[in-house]
Amino acid sequence: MSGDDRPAIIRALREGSSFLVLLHELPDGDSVGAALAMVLVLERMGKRVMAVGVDRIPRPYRFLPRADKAVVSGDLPLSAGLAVESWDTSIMLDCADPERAGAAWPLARKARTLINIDHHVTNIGYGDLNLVDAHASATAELVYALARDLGIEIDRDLANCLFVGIMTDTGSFRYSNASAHTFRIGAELVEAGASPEELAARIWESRPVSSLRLLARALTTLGLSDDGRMAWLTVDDAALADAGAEEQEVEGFVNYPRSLEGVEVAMLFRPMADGRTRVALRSKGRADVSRVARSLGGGGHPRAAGCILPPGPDRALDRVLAAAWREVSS
Ligand SMILES: [Mn+2]
Repeated sequence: MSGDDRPAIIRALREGSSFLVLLHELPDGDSVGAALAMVLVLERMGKRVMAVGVDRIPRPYRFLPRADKAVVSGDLPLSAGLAVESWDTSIMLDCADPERAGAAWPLARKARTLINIDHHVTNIGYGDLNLVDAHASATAELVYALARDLGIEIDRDLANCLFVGIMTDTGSFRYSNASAHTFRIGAELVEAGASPEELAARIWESRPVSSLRLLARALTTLGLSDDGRMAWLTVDDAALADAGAEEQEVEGFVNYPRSLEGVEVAMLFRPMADGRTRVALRSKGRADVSRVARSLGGGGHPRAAGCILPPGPDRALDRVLAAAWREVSS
């Protein structure tokens, strides 16, 4: 589903006075980059604006401008001047469905106008105004286009946020979603002051040692289907505790099974304390993992998707492998 209420969104951004900008749960580089870029754009327009999410911004992204001002929704003193009625517009970014914002979603919903800006093919257009473009490499690419339409000059701060969103969602401009258009935007952002070398070093090469300890442990769980077309890792709570790692350090691990020759679908299983299992899916071939995720109650992109499985009689692993197998053999 797609929707393009761009003119109405431009009008709403110009006419609104206070804005709530939403990150999704366990925010990735695109969620953070797009949200902080939106904050900078709105500030430049003289608006009151606050970024909010259920989780803290992960450490690798905290150097970005305004990252220190983002609020964790659980910390919001709703009775102390931050009453939800005081925000006239809320902007959901990079959330295929409202639940992606977790407990911050009710906050967003109470604003007079809800704007939904996203690039997931599974987005159902839940906003009052929707800008959903599955051809965009990243939500940050859509924020870039809005900034342009609004006549906002792209300075270094804004360029850094937007570049991080695009760089992380395209695997450093490598994945199938990195189009010629994406590279053109990348070039403009570099001209505006974004440094690919510095941003890559900060995000990909500033890991805490716990992250490599966790990876070492995760790699011992490698599973491979008999035909070698599906591979997966599992990261459980014990692995996290033993490595002294935080949840966010699991991000990107699914790329290791994906990197194997012959693998078409890679998966990462993250059993959670409440019995549910979070699953990340990546495709390297023709397989459309957004279909696999959707059949299991999740969503995403053809090459990168995810779902959360409720506890059930069958192992999460078996259910997901069966669904993934249907996709690779179709
Ligand atoms: Mn994204």
